[in-house]
Formats: sequence, structure tokens, C-alpha cells
Amino acid sequence: MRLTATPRSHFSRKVRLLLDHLGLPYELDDPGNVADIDKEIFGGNSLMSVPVLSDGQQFVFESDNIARYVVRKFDPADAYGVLTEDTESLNLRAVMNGIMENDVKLVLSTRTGMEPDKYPYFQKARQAILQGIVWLEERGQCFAQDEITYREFYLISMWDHLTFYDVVELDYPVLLSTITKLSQSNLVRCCAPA
Ligand SMILES: N[C@@H](CCC(=O)N[C@@H](CS)C(=O)NCC(=O)O)C(=O)O
Repeated sequence: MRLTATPRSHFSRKVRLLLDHLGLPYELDDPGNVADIDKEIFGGNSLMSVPVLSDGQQFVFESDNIARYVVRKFDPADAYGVLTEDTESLNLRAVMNGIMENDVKLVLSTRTGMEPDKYPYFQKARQAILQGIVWLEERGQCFAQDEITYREFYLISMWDHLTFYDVVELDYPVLLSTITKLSQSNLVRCCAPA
């Protein structure tokens, strides 16, 4: 398998964490700057975003679609809870996805020469990140410290990206203690943004 992904992409990292925990080998195809406008460097993804998985003749776009594809093909027992329909898990994942999307807006607007904090659109993005994290912190006990699942893959990927790009101040002790515990694992640390 080949994963088109940048080393810092949080959406890609949750897929990489899944592949690594399942022990599935893949080749990383790094398009470089995800702000670039060239469909071909994004594995043919018309939306020009990562991750994209190619597996033989099969192309899969979008991180959660990739995770579901991988689990259906290689891990039908779904050891990491990717296919869950549990409402609480799906809400947690929706909020983390939303935070990651808003994080991308802020990082890419800055990278392409804007000053995001001048504009209400980006102020709302930052506010959504902050409110989302408070909401997650209030539900911090929902995250496992010793039994990692796809939900924790999200959390780690989201948190480390926000930290790496210094998007917002992160003073949330419940989440931090979970992240610190989970980050003791080599599998988690080895694909951290650097
Ligand atoms: N919903 C998509 C979001 C993917 C996404 O936004 N990826 C970022 C990198 S972390 C990207 O490639 N952004 C490029 C852009 O938005 O132009 C997914 O889950 O795969």
C-alpha cells in the first residue's frame, strides 16, 4: 500500500497510527506543501488534500474512509473500534475532526500569506477549536489511557498538531495526562510531527 501524506498532517497521522498498530506496511508518498495547487501530487485527489491511500488499483480518499477500508480488508474484528456506531464515540470524533479542519484553515491561511486573526471567518475557526477542546476536556474520562483505540488516535493526532503549530494555548490537564500516558508508546511517538 502507498499512503500519500505529509509527515505533519494530523488527518494522515490517525491513519498512520492505525496502519502501524495493525502492523501493516506502507510506503509514504510525501507531496510536500499541502497548500500547493497540483492534483497530481495529491495522489490524484481532486480536492488536493491528504491522506490518500492506494492499494493495487484501488484509491481511497479521506482519512475515515481509508480507516474503514483498511479495517474491512485487514482487521475484520475491528480491534481499534474504527467501525463503531456508538453515538458518544461518533460525537467525540466529529468534534475532533472539526477541530482539525479549523486548525487546517488557520495553518494554511497563515502559510499562504494571510493574517487570519484579522478576519471574523478565522476568528470563528479559532473559537470553534477552543470551545471544542473545552468540550473534550469535560469528557476527558472517555479517553482510554491504557487501551488505545481509533478515538485516541484522533486525540493524539489533533493535540500534537495543535501543539506543533502553536495554534491555541493548550492548558487542559485531563487531556494532557491522557496524551502524556499514550505518548509513552513508540508506535505513537514515531509518527509525531517533527
Ligand atoms: N476530511 C479530510 C480532510 C483532509 C485535510 O484537510 N488534509 C489537510 C492536511 S492535514 C490538507 O491536505 N489540506 C490541504 C487543503 O485543504 O488545501 C480527511 O479526513 O482526510
